[in-house]
Amino acid sequence: MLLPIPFFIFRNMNANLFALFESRFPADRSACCIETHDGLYYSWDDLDRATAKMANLLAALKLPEGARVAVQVEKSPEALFLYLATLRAGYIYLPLNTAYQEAEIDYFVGNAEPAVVVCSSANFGWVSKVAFRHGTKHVFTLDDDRSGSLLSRAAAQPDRFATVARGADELAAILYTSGTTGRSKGAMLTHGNLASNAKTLHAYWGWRSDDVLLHMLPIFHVHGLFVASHGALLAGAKMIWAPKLDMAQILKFLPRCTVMMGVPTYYVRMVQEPRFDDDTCRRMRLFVSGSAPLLMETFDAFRERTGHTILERYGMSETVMLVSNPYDAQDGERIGGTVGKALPGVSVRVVDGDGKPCAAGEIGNVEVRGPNVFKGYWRMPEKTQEEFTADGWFKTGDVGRFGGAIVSQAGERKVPDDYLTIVGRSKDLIISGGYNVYPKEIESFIDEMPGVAESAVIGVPHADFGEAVVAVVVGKPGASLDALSLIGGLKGRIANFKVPKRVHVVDELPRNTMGKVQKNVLRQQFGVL
Ligand code: MLC
Ligand code: AMP
Repeated sequence: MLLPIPFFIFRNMNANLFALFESRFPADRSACCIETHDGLYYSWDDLDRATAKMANLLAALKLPEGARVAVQVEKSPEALFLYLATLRAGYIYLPLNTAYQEAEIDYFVGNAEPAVVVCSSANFGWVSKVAFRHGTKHVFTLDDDRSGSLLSRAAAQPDRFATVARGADELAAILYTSGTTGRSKGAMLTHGNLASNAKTLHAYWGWRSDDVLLHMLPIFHVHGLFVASHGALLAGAKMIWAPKLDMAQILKFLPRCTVMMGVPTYYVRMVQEPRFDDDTCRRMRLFVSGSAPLLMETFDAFRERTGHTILERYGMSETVMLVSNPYDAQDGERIGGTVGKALPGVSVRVVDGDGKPCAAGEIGNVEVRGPNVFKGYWRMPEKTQEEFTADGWFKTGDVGRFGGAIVSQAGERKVPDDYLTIVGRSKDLIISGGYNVYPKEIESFIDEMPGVAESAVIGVPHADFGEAVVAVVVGKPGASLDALSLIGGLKGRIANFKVPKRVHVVDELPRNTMGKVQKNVLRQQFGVL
């Protein structure tokens, strides 16, 4: 017979992600939680007090339930505290890439309608105009030198705050991911999504309280904000916090670290640095790569140089992490060129065009189901429905296979049937240095430029960024287009990583019999930078 569960157990369960972190803070709260590249130390007590003050400030604003806090600021410990304070106060965090320009911010703010916007003081003029125009009531500034109106207002608040109770199914964050139609979609992630993924990675990657994470990633995407930060926070481990990828800082700080995460460009640059060697990595136990494909040559060169085997994993904004190469040798080998196995508790399948599971070795669409999978796209129920199968699997838009073989310079090696290899994408997406660029969005900006009849944007191989954005443009009759002016015209209008590295002006675009632009032909023609 089932016994009734006492009511007090439910009452005491707070699924707020911050409550999970709090429960794992080290006993000694004076221990260092974040050491910055410029020599500042923040203890766990500092984190607790700073997030309490910011959470009290947000609470004092009497925001409505489910209010969004949109943030476009440079990386700093205070920016991380703002994320944590937003969770703590029970609101929804909406991080924005610092490269986004006015047109992009206008769309995000208009779509998400945040109650609070936080920006750098340098951008306050235009960001506040955009925010007020869309009805945001509160705009604060936060800079990376511990200044700004957010901190001065929070300073007057109490440094104790009882973390607001949230259910596992309630929203913790919205991450905008670009859409194939050109319009970005806000992926709604719940406290339960983030907590389950953080706990799974904590166990699978063997996080320890004496780990030291070199945190060098931006904190407005899944990789830096969730995968890296959550790992250290859950372990009660220290982070060394650097604003961006910087080889000099890697050489300086890595010898004191045990864990580092990066997009493939980080590892490409590390193996290019002659002073980077096994001695730099003397305390390291784990290098993680993700967000874009890691080339076999980088995987091999890194192992040769350092003796370390990079652990490649696979994830996305909608699902956080879903597949990973093993950390523990007992769980299997790390196989270069693959992204590893479905994480514990996560189901991954590869299906053909009719939705039927593919046999091992066969290529198909990658789909995922599990507690990590997001709740849907913000205010886009139809788009959400389109991206899920009738039986509840999320269609990643990536194409891959289980098993099969990896072919590299070393020859061909058989891959076990539970290892996934990503071989391409069904979505028209370019990943440049770990940032996603949707051709459709760039094409729509180019097509609005004077003298342009139409354009096609493609990704081409790039030694540093993996892929680079290239545009092929057709002018209107009589217009004389100049590639450099087109590039110049885009700079400042869209995020810098989306600006084409090269523009080719042509008379016409190749089309198939259906009238569709043949991007494969363009990639053959313009595939070398
Ligand atoms: C910078 N530039 C780029 C670029 N980054 N161009 C193309 N792609 C990029 N990613 C350009 C700038 O516009 C500028 O051009 C010039 O390079 C120098 O800028 P910079 O800022 O000094 O560059 P750098 O510091 O070298 O940055 C490169 C980088 C950075 C790779 C370190 O892009 C980065 O941190 N990427 C990480 C992205 C990330 O965190 N992704 C995770 C997504 S989450 P100009 O013309 O102005 O000189 C996700 C899910 C998952 O995908 O699975 O994790
Ligand atoms: P984002 O929308 O920024 O979260 O990007 C998610 C996309 O990044 C995925 O759908 C994949 O296409 C890609 N991605 C992430 N990790 C990997 C990886 N290890 N190998 C190949 N592609 C990856």
